[in-house]
Amino acid sequence: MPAEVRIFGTVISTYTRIVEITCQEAGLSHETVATPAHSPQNRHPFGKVPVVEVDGLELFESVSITQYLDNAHNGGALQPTDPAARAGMDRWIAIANNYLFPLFEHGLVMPWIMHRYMGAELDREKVDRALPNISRALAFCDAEIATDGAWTAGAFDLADVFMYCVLRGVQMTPQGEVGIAQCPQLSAWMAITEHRPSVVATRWESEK
Ligand SMILES: N[C@@H](CCC(=O)N[C@@H](CS)C(=O)NCC(=O)O)C(=O)O
Repeated sequence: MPAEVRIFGTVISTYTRIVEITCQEAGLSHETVATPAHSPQNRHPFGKVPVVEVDGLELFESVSITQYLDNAHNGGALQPTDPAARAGMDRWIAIANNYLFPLFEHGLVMPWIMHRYMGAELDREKVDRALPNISRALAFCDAEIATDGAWTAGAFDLADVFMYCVLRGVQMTPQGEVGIAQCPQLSAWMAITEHRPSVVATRWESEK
């Protein structure tokens, strides 16, 4: 009996989508149960989403969740076995989680989400303050693709999953769309990746 994955997360969420794409890649059926971060029903000890139930386990933290799903249900197909390629994948996932996501999320993505969906005034000051660092980060990613390919040379892996979801939120803001369009390698990679079946199957409502 194939595993059924229950994902407790918010509807427009980078990390919920990371887990959803991994499920799609692994051919696992999955259901996302709308669960706000920091809500009483959220079981993440630090209030983050997503939390996942699968195989009688409760998992949290996207690195742990995605590696479990890929190892237990996909033969590890999303993780290179060559040690150097593996180190490259881990490095990009760490860059996405530790540097890119916080910069993009707080400086650009959340101000626009609050404005578009919560009726708040756009915090232009916050956005303007973040834009130079965001441009530098996008240029760094662009240059890295030009040098080494995206992100770990070879097959689509978990670094692609994390990087796409982190960058897609940015691309859906007006400033982020322009910023990514100015990065030829990055925009070409985004354009190819958005057609991957697992990515198409997990589009946010606002992308349809
Ligand atoms: N380290 C966590 C990060 C998850 C995360 O930051 N999720 C966002 C939604 S995409 C969240 O919960 N935001 C609410 C907050 O930070 O308060 C993971 O890898 O799962």
